[in-house]
Amino acid sequence: MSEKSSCNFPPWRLAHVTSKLEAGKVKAGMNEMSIAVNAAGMGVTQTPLAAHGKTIPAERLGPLAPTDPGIGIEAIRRRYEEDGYVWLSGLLPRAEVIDFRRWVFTHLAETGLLALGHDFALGIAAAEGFDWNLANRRLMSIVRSAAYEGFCAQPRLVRFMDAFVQGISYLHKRKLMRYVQPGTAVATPAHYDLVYLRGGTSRLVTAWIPIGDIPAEMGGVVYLESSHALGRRMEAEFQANSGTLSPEERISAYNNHMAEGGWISKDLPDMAERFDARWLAADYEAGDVVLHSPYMIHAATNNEDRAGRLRLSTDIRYQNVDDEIDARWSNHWSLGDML
Ligand SMILES: O=C(O)CCC(=O)C(=O)O
Repeated sequence: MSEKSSCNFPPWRLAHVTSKLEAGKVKAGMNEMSIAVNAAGMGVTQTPLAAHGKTIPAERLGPLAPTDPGIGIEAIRRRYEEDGYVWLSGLLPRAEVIDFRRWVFTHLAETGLLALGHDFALGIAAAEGFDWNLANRRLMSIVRSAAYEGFCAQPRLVRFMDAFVQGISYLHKRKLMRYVQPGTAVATPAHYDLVYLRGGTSRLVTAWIPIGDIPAEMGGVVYLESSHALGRRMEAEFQANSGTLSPEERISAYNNHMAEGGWISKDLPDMAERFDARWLAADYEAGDVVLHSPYMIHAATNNEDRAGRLRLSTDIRYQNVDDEIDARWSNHWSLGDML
């Protein structure tokens, strides 16, 4: 990540995105770079999505189904149970999410990560290298900041999560924020979240929140269709075979029964073939929130944004406060904390 960005984007493209933002009109879905799903929700991405050197073939890609938060909490919960995820479009105020994006990038700018001369809300990546160590330190400060706490604890989200978990929602203190440079091969491999949170209840729910628009070609989260059942089977298999592990190892993602890092695979096309499923992709917009089950298999693809924007998102985990809490997640995220 400390290497030079290999992404060269045409200046007209930058000017175009800048003027849309200034005009207050940036709205992915209306953006011509944002082409993952057609109006009928039946399309697939035109830009091939790739990760770890492998391109997902068109027949193994499908659209994530959006959900209108207005359908009501019971219907939302039903969709989540059925699909393993629910993509709530426009749950949060878009302008506030974009403001927060600007705040984050303002605090990362001194690392050389951002191109200067643009509104930081655009998040245009610098063409030159940046100070990776400093950026990591800044990121660790940002996830400890009052501003980020406030973003994650905004009343709209808290009230929604209380209703979703049917009680008082508990937000795990360990909260992750990720930025991904365009034109780099950084992408989260396929996994399900329970692997990292085996020390408490399995009634967990992850909220993946794009901080800014993340059209599919910008490498947002992709979900393996209907894989929450598969994740459950994989977890049952792991538990059945974990008798020889110590109690610490049994809840760790880094024991010798697991692949490196707790990942299932980095080969997304192969997984889709093996399980005869599609990877579901979406054009996410600032204001969206995706909730996914701890058994739902997901990954990310490369950020191929032609406008050279950084992908920025956070992923945070909730549960009902009365359920058992995995104490290992009671500290802020630290790089290398092995969770
Ligand atoms: O944002 C990403 O790249 C991965 C997010 C993730 O793994 C999660 O939300 O659980």
